[in-house]
This record gives sequence, C-alpha cells and structure tokens, in this order.
Amino acid sequence: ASAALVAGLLTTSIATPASAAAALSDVIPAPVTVQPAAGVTYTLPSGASVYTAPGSSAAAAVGTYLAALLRRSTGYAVPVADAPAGTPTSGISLLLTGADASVGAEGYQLDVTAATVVIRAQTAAGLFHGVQTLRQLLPAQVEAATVQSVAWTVAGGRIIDYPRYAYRGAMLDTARHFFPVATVKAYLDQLALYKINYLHLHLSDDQGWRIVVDSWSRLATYGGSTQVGGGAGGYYTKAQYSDIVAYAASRQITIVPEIDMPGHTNAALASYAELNCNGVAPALYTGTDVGFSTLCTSKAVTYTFVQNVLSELAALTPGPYLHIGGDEASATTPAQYSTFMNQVQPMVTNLGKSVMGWHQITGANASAGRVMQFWGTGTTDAAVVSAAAAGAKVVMSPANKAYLDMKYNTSTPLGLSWAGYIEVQTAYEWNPGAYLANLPAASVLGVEAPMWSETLTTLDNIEFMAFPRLPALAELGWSPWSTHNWTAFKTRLGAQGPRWTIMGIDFYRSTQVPWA
Ligand code: TNX
Repeated sequence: ASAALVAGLLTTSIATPASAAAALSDVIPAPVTVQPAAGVTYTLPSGASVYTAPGSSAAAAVGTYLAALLRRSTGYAVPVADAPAGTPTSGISLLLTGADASVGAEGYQLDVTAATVVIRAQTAAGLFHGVQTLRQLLPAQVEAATVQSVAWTVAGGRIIDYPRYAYRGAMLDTARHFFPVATVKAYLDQLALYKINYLHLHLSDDQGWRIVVDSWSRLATYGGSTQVGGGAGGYYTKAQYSDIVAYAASRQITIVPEIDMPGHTNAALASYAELNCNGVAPALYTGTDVGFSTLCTSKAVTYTFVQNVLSELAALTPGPYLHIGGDEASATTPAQYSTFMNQVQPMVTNLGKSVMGWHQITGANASAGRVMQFWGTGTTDAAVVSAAAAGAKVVMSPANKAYLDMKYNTSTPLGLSWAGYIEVQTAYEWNPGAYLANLPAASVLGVEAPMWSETLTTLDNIEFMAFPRLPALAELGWSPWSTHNWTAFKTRLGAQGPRWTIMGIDFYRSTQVPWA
C-alpha cells in the first residue's frame, strides 16, 4: 500500500501544475525589469553543468553553492567547470562579463533561453543574487532535501535587476535569548533567499553578554550565563563568531556586531564591579525591563573597557560597521550620554570602522561615516534630519513597520505589541525613502528588520515572526518603488508558501495573503 501511495504521489507531482514553471516575474524582491519570452522555457537536463567565469574563485564559489543546491533535489551530478570561451551553448553559466551596465556592484542580468541559463554580473555578489532569483523561478521542490521527480523548468526571457538600497538588513537579538551558531546559520540561509546583505547581531544587553572578550573574560563566562526567564544563556567563542562571519560572507551577507552602551549593560555591570559608579556589581538580570542600567560614564576604567571590547571585536569583524547601541539610555543624563558617546565614537573610527547606532546617537557629535538606525514610531524626528544634513546616513527600522518581534494581531502567541500590531500589509505599505518628514531620500542607506527576542527561544519562533514579513521588508530594501504594489506582492508572496513548507520554515498563514 505504501509503495502504491508513493507511486501515486510521484505521478501526481509530475502531472500537477505545481511543477509548471513560475512566471518570470514571480520573484521576491520584485526585479527592476522583467522581459518574458513568450512560449520559451528552459528545462534543466540531467547532464547539465554549472559553468563559472574562468579565473574567478569567487564566481566558482557561487557556482559550487548553486550546484550543491541543485544536486540535493534533482539528484543530477551538476559538475562545476570553467566556462568555455564564447557564447554559452548549454547548462547554467555564471559570468563576470557582458552584464548590462545598470546592474552595478550587486545586480545581475539573467537570460533564460531554451538551451541555456546565463547569469551575468560585475561581482560574485551580483551572481549570487542572480542565483537566488533562479532558485525562485525553479519549481518549489528545488528546495527539497531529497530527490524529487519534477520537470526542472524555468520561464524564458531576460531579467535585469539591482538593488534600490545598499543596506538591506535583518537583526537578531542574541542577548535576551541566546541562539546557537546553527540557528544563526539557518537564519542567514533564509535571509540570502531574499537578497538581504547585512545581519546585525545584538550581542549584549542587560540579560546577557554573548561574545568572548579575552581582556574581560567574565563578560562571557559570567555575563553570558543566563537569559530572559533564567535559562542557561550562552555565548559565542571567537572561533564561533568567525565561523558565523565566514558563513555569512559565503551568502554575501556582512555581519554588523552590536555592543549596546551605555545603557542595556547590566550583564557587563554584573560581571565587573568596577564598571559601576558605586563599585558594586548588580545581580544578573533575567526580566524584560529596559532603561535601568548604565556604564559609569565618569570613570576612566569605563573607557579602557570600551576600547578593549571594541578593539577585540573590530579584529574579528571584516565588515565596515561597529554598532554601539545608544538606545534607551534612561539611566544617564543627556550630558553624560554625549560625554560618553563623544569618547566612544572616535574609538570606532580609529579602529577603521564606521559608527552605527540607534538614532538616539544624534545626542552626540557627528562622526565620519556614521549610520543612525531609526526605530521610532512617528514620522518626524528633527534630530535625525539635522544629523543627516551634517552627513550621517539613516537605516530605516520604524518599530511600527519593521519590527519582526511585534505581534501580527491580538492572537499572535509570540512577540510584543508596544509598537502596535504589524500584519503583513502594514509591514509592506510604507516607503523607506519618504517615511521621515524632511529627510532627503539620498540620506537613506537602507532598511533593517530587527528581531528582538524577549519572547523568542527557538528557530521556529524566529521563522514564525519573520515569515512572511521579512520578504516584505526585503522587497522594500531591494525593489524600485515603481514596482511597489500590495495586490501584486501578496500574490507573489502567497506563491512562496509551498517553498517554505518544503524548506521546513514555520510561517504565519496571514489571512491577508492568497496562499498557493
Ligand atoms: C526596544 S528598539 C528596544 C529593545 C527591546 C525592543 C522590544 C530598541 C533600540 N530598543 O531593547 O528589545 O524595544 O521590541
């Protein structure tokens, strides 16, 4: 009976329209231009090769990534080889020549004919993004971990595509609840599918310190020993952090580490008595209040501490930003705050990095290359506008639109609601380039979707809050505003459902979305 059932399932999967090619425009984020070739399709043959730009190990790495993905579900050998000279005549080619000039540093051109799939870009990042588009154009079964019997068909035509914003981020709070390396990697894989290129890791807060600092070793071993609710917590060794950085890089994602200060520091204050103005270490904290802790801004040792922490973190971090937090510093006066930040910001630039901070960092001096992360719930902020006029860039994370830890509605079992309920349409219907009054569009560096973890403990929890809102925010970060259309988006979003099911992603089946 079970053999018959399996045979029946196989027959069904070959015959159903589910295995028919997606339309060339069925991609999230929406591409810049899509030109379908009517009636043309490419079907991956069992002997197909992936060919990559000769002489480029970075292109070869993208080819190896694509081939590994294809082998799992097709069962084909999919060898990876240098592309022969001349126009490709078969297989899937990843080339670093001949792309339309508009694709820039991160974009790609995808050409699908009956004989070939050719992705052209100027960089490996562009090729990788083109591969993510190809992935979505293949049948959803391409995401399966076991061999599937489907026709691996892709709609014919040309896509030319590149991002609206250079910064398309997500954030994971590893401090309120600690997440092991495998969870971070799984989330990185999910982010890559939607062309997210920064993962901001919130590595310290009142409830836990999550990264080893050799010069202040109790931060991790004691400060990392608990979490919200009193569980065991945890921390990343330097080797584990570097492993995350490298894994992210292989997905064209840059890690932005955050050490939140001067507030949100109870875990550090509990680990070292001398960091407290009264010289007394508080107890570890496992609740969810905010705004009660601060480093002692008047003590010299505080600045030695910050310098040591940032130096060790910078040495581990190839990306351009060190995020220094700066939010909800309610236990410091504005004067103490600016005194502190005016000493800390130059430490970051002297380490060769740019400052990133929550937008309250406008309370301190300008700093070259500074990025302010706007997390307000209103649409005006004079301090952010004037800091932008002085040269700072803004990453948009309005809490009532972009916060992935807000509940979808009153019956969402996880999450918080202080910034409101955020259904999928709410997450999608705002324009990052025109959201903050009087902020010039050119000051917006991009979008980030933060995931605070007071209520989240597992990968399933993360997935349930991220899907389907993360793809909505990814589209705001990548796609030109001219493509923005909720009605079209929700249909494309619904078509992702079977893909997530196959990938084992636990998602919220919003009634706003016509799920396929
Ligand atoms: C506000 S947003 C915070 C975090 C909380 C979050 C919960 C921000 C910069 N600070 O400390 O975790 O709300 O949604």
